[in-house]
Amino acid sequence: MQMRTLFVILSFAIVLIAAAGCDKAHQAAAEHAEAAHDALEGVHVPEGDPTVSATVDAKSGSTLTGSAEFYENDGMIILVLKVQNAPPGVHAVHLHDVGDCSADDGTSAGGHWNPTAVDHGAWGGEAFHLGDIGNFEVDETGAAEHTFNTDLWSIGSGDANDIVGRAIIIHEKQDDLTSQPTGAAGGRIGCGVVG
Ligand SMILES: [Cu+2]
Ligand SMILES: [Zn+2]
Repeated sequence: MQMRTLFVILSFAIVLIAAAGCDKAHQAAAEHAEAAHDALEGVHVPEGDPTVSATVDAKSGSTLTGSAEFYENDGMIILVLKVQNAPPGVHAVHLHDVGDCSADDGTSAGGHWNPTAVDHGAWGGEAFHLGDIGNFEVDETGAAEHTFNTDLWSIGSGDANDIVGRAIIIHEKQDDLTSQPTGAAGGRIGCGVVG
């Protein structure tokens, strides 16, 4: 082999090794930043600000506070729900039809968001409302972080599946995923307008 050919091959190898190392460093930093979310449910949460969000306020005399952030990534909508000062245990979370949290008991938000006019149910089951996010668990300290993702919603499209202008509702009890049309989840202890 000629010296010059060897030199070209060696230079190429060095560039490849450097590139691989750089990529690894980037990956490690990104993984670290998102470790909290990824560790929870394996959902990839994009970096940066959410596309839309909702501040969740206490309803029906609860002390709950929280936030719902909605990210758009590659046709998927990712929800990151965080609550504090909530009653420990399993609670239902839904998107309701009307982005109005003015009532003390949250009833101003209307019923479950159901643009396809089907029965209430478990997400991914035979029938379910587009607002039927499901249940999540609050720990003994009153906190929860819950992620959810779907390609059935859109943000700001103006289409029937647009979540902007809906309300996110946290319930007193868990959704039994069968009772019509609400899942028998009880009162509304948190409400936030998506926008
Ligand atoms: Cu609900
Ligand atoms: Zn429903």
